[in-house]
Amino acid sequence: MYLRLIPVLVVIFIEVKGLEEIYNDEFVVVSTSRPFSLQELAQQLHKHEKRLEKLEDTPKHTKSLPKNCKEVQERGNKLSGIYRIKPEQSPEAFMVVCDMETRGGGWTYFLNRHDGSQDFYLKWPQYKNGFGNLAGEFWLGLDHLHYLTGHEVNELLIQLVDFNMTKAHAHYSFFSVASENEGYALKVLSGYSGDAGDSFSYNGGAMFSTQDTDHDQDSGNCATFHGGAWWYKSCMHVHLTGKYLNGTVPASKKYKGMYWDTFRGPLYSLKKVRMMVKPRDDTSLPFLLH
Ligand SMILES: [Ca+2]
Repeated sequence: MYLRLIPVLVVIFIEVKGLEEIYNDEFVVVSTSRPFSLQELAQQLHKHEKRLEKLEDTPKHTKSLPKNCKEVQERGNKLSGIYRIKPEQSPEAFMVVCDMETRGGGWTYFLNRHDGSQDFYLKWPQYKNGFGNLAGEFWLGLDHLHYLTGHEVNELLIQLVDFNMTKAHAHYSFFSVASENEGYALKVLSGYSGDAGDSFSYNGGAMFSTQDTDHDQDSGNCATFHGGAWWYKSCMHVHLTGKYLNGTVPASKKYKGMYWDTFRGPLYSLKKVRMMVKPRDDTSLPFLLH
């Protein structure tokens, strides 16, 4: 009887030790003066699981989460990967992919594509809330992007790779996305540098559109015509939510792929694209200082 319980007690010990750390200033006391029945052990565990779930949702704990990948990095995390964050204005915490290596690290991804496994021709609710798999292809969601960039100006980094593995990038020093009430407009987009060419500035100020929500400045529907979702005007020179068409496309599919006008052009669908943001160290706008 006692021998049979030893492995169970070891498991309980590990569970309780882990919980103690998470409970922080509250300690879990489990009596070991008598052997537990399996039923009692299960009840204990269930009770602690419930308590932990409740605790994780308290303001004290969500408040202590980093607000973006830059803060994750500042807290000593040097590895790129998936972390849980909570931007100040966001009502809830969520998971993100952080890049801790590129250009000093601290970047939060909001778009990642590399194999065409995820459909990007989706509707407003999907673009609002996010979709895909953080370990693969995904769109983080416009609400999350607004909480990350809407209250402090960020830098934007876009990485592009073609099927010859030629890389290009576009960096914008100032980037901010407005709230849903403002159509998630590209409120701030300026300060281009890089070797991809500036195909994106054209869309500065534009609201976001999907196939079912047309905010574009075209008489037609850019999202339906191009098979994606974007900050269209009439319509765009860059379309990183376009179809995954594997390199050179026929003339009939011009502008339909995942393309960047000044890098490989609209007759080519890229292999990999990433878009990521990081809060600026310096929040002043240079053109306001003169
Ligand atoms: Ca329209």
